[in-house]
Amino acid sequence: NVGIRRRLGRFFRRDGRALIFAMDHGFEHGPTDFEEHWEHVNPRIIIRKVMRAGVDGVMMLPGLARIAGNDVKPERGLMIKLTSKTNLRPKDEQLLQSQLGYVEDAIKLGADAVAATVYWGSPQEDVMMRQFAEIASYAHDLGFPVVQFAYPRGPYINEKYGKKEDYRVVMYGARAAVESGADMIKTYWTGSRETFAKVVDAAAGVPVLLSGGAKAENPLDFLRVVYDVVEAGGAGAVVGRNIFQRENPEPLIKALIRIIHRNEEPEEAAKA
Ligand code: FBP
Repeated sequence: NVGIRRRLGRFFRRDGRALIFAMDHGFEHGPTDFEEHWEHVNPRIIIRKVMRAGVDGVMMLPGLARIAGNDVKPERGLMIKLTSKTNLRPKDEQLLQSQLGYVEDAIKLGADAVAATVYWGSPQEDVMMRQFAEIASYAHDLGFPVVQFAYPRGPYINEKYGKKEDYRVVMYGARAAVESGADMIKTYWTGSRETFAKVVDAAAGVPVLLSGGAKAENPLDFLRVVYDVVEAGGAGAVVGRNIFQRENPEPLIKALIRIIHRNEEPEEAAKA
């Protein structure tokens, strides 16, 4: 499908890799996530900074894109996420993401892709699977790529595997994402290059991007993870807190770009 390929091309450079800025945290975690550097609660301020530093795309919920969508340069990718959940629900009821926007909303906002989360292994997996299928079927008909945040989590996973980042669980989620029609996958770090390579293999050619995770106090630790992701065949990273929880995220973004697009070693990239 030409439309899907062209639109994916706004995120991925010729090397097939991308660095995407994530900013759905005000909804998913709450505004406290911005307290480390409060100015960034204003999406227009942080998005202008990340654009200047050179990220390839931005991911937001529809309402935030109404405020800051224009700050995303037209040649960069805009990904509109159509599902979420708040952190205000009791923890064991947070295993469901609900739909809060529609493919049409994303198109009106000038999106290049839509995204939705599936918590594989959740007791509510069925609801998210159907939600994803509906979004994907409609978006694909219109030539829009669909990104799946394939996040395995749930009580059985904890019981059987001990943690949601176990590679057997992560690669299962990635495979389920592919088989349910995802054009791009965002998932957890499995802890090593070797295990992440298996996740990439399980995704059978669909690009797999790292989901950033909590801010690393030492930026070099995060750069090392992203280096291993790309060495494992990963297609880059979708990063939120590691960027907006720093007053000046520019050096980190520039280092990430050098690693993702120029294969620079993390120590080298950090110095530049
Ligand atoms: P981070 O780089 O800050 O981890 O952002 C990625 C992301 O998936 C966000 O899109 C989302 O809001 C958050 O992490 C969800 O994290 P979790 O479900 O682990 O609380």
